[in-house]
Amino acid sequence: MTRALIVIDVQNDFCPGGALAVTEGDLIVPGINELMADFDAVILTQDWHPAGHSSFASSHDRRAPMEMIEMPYGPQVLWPDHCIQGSHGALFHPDLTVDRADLIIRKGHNPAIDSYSAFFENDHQTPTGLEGYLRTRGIEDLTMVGLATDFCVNFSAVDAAKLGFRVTVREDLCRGIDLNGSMAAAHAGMAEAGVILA
Ligand code: VGL
Ligand code: ZN
Repeated sequence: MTRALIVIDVQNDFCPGGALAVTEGDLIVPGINELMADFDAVILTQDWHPAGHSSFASSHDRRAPMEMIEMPYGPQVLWPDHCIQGSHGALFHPDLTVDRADLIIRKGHNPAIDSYSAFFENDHQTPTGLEGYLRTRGIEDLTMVGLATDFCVNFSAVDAAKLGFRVTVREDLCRGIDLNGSMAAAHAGMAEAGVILA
């Protein structure tokens, strides 16, 4: 079976000192680098928003980061400005081994739709193209690591399981944001979808 490691959003803005810092986000980098040798393919995802993206609180009147709003595709958390295309914050953590990557998939570039998942934008319909890439390479088994456990890792893992991939999330190589119980909800959702939590 062809196995891929999918490294989700290990970018400066999600690490300590970044705009949307995840506690200990940088601590997972050495373990992820080591794990790369065990896989047939390594795929990195990169959150990649245009300035003024609709998921930013700053794009809405009188809204603060971490508030919720209703978007045409459903409820959306408003985030601080982060991972703006071409910015330092959007770059991968400097210690991440990017040379081993076969594919880098960028997401969140549509100004009107956020994209947590590596497979679909938050409308759950617009594909990123990753499914086609994996299927045409005959990859059926995915291991996911990265940031943040409760948002982009969670959405990517659940979508992959629904698409029929065998999915393992290495929780020791993920870190979460934990906004209003989102970690517990993510665990329950991933387990329910058949994701293996290791
Ligand atoms: C993420 C919030 C906004 C993530 C991305 O990578 O989990 N979270 N954009
Ligand atoms: Zn984002």
